[in-house]
Amino acid sequence: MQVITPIDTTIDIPNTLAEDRAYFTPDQVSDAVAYYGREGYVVIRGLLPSGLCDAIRAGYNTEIRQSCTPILRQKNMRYEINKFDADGFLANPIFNVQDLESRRFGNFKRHALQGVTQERVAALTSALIGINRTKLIQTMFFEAPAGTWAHQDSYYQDSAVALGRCVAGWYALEDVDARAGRFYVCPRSHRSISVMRNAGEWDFATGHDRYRQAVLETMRKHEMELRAPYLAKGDVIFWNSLTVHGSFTASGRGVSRASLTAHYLPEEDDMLQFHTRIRHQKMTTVNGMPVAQLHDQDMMRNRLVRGIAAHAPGPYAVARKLAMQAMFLAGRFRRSAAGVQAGAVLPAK
Ligand SMILES: O=C(O)CCC(=O)C(=O)O
Ligand SMILES: [Fe+2]
Repeated sequence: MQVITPIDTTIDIPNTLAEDRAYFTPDQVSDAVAYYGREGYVVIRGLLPSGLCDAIRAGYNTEIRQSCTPILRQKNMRYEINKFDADGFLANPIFNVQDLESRRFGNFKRHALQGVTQERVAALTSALIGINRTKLIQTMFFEAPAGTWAHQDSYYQDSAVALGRCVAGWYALEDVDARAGRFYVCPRSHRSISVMRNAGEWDFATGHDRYRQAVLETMRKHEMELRAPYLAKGDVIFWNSLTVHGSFTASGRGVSRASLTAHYLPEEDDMLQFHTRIRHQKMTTVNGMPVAQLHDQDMMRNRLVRGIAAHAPGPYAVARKLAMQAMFLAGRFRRSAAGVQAGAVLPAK
């Protein structure tokens, strides 16, 4: 099927398994690792059992869909109630499933976390990074097409040890139709361009829109290829934190892309947020994998913050923005005091 890309080119994307590359099965680990190293992404077919995909979606349908509880959202980092698109699919993706309140959303949370922490995932993510053990640092749940802007995950979070030591997975919970705003990657972009730094005119607090434009310009300049693999229910695409990726806008009606994404770091690495600060996170363990929480809704204190944020979204957003600007300003002062160039936080791999 033909799709218009964010850089206004037209590409053909596969809409069946037969139309796509074969990629790898969960036991072809060394071939998958070699492909990932070369291409900056890899697809593993059938990594999630179909029954588990169904259980996650059933948990969403019974616990989340009808709920009026504000939940933290991926697009704007605000606590919002559910929003649905014209076809009734969740339009504001959930940020950090591991932070959801167990009392209300326990089945969805348990099944989703089971999927992204299962033993085969732990083994694969470690092998892809080339270390012994990974931890889960971030998750998201999508249903409606999102049209996510092109980016490198590193801009938002990465390893404080070295950029590029973070791997993420997009877990298809259904056979994803080509019209449903397919997830895409730019193969080899983890090596072909340098890291686009979250600093100076591109900093998150004041220059996020400029950053988004700059990524598109870079894609055009380097004539990057865009690849949107066919993902059947249970298939997973893994990519590197330096690989440029995003998702297309919908090109049809009545189609969804139920999915989870999960981001992993080597267990011993601190998380570097916005190329600017080390963000310590509260850790819990699921299936033997360490899982980081940021806004654990099982804690009364965080539910109070949620209450304030949801009922006074304006002042909360302003306070958050000011705090963010102060953080980047402080970073700038620290660097100029140390005589370091803007953005030169850590050497890239
Ligand atoms: O699926 C999407 O729209 C974007 C997901 C993404 O960029 C991520 O999880 O890092
Ligand atoms: Fe991303």
